[in-house]
Amino acid sequence: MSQGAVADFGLIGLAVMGQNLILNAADHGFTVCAYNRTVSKVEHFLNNEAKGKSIVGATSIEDFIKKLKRPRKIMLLVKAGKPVDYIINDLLPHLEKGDIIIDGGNSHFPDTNRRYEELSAKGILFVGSGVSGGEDGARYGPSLMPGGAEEAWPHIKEIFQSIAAKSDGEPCCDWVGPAGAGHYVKMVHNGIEYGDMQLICEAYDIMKRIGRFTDKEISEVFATWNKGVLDSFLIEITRDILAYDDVDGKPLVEKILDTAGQKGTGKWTAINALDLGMPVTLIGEAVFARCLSALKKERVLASKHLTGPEIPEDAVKDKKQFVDDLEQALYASKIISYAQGFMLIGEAAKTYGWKLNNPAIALMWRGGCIIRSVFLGEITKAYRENPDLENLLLHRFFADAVIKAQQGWRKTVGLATTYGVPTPTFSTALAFYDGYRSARLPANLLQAQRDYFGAHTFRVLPEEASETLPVDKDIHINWTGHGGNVSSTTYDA
Ligand code: 2AM
Repeated sequence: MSQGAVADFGLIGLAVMGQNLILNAADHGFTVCAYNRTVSKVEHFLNNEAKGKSIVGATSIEDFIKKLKRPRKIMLLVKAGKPVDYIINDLLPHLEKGDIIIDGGNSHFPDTNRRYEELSAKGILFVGSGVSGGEDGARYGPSLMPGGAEEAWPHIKEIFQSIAAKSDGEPCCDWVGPAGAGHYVKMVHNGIEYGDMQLICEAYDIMKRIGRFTDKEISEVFATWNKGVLDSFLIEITRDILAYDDVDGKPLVEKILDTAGQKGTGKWTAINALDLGMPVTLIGEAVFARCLSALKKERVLASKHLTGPEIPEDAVKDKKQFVDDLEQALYASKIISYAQGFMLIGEAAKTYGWKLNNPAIALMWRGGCIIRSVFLGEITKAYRENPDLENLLLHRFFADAVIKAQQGWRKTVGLATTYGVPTPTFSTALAFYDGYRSARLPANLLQAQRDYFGAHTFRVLPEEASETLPVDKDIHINWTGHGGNVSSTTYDA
């Protein structure tokens, strides 16, 4: 291993994702240098999967640096958190101004913001890139969401766009925005993924418990849905999961313990939504649904004490209509979820001062990643028509779709409520829809309550303004006729 600077690209971290991305890049004609903390893994990789390909290995950081063409392009695919900082610190003494470090791990965007600042000060171009698509995606075309130092983009664009998934011939990778924007968008992607998965689970539960469908029948429904507006990776794998039998001929999925795990990216999205004051209710409910599922012991106990309605065998009279309604509920809820996701991204752009590329974000999610779907093609189209679209729900295509779907959606939520089958995401999507389309909400009463007990003040509707209730003024009323007459000074709206 004594070549000079031969490699176009360096990658540190030879776990599955790292190995697959290297193989993918080599298949596209790039020479890649591989390195890993446990160096024996480099040797093993070179002698096996990487054999015969344009891949070289490094035995140390110094060796790794020597083998990279300048400006050096170094991608890290190591465990998120401290390991990323350790490696950056190991690399720094060997790097020159203009070298590029790309963190392709699942880093939390505030960490990426911090690293971007620290490295910018040292003249190193730092890129935080979302990578989605799992092992298969990494190998044959992931969705890549790079953000950070934009000067790095011309140097990595070719390699990123050639290894990325393609959708209608276009790469599912483009520049997202500054600082931690790439990892931010990946975080929202994961939140949306939580939502999509929970929606599908609710549809399955309704078919199973109210429709009394077998898993095979449910699989067939998903197969049909996968040919229509819901055509997507997650619907496709659900179809296959439900058709998969264990060795005894029974559906394997029914033997799986019903407590969901999570690695935290959905939770990050929900927390960020609360921080930014954005009603991203569907992702929030999807995260909470996982939390509730984890309370298995308590649920089993409660199931013996807390009764609900009986579900009669003939609860569903017209199976075709039932399935059609459910499809509409799923479609409409999904539109709400994506509208909420883009609302969050829009608010983040404002709050953090990022200029984000909405059509590119939709295109990046169109292929390669877990939420890839035909539906994202429509979102890409909508944002290309109008990149500053206020809200997806205000775009004609999605507005029409939701309006058309709402009858089936309302019937589905009604049915589930009547028979006691929990639908947190279907229901919250509908509640959001009804709230969003309400010119008047009961927050007037809420403001009155706040003013009553805390002198928090309120504003008056312009058309109701009068001498005693002036417009554009914070007003406090002495609701009880006794007590103080001062407004709260602690409240800062
Ligand atoms: P390893 O093979 O030496 O454990 C996924 O865990 C990847 O992150 C692996 O390539 C792993 O290297 C790497 N990794 C985990 N912790 C690390 C650390 N503290 N420093 C460097 N690499 C680390």
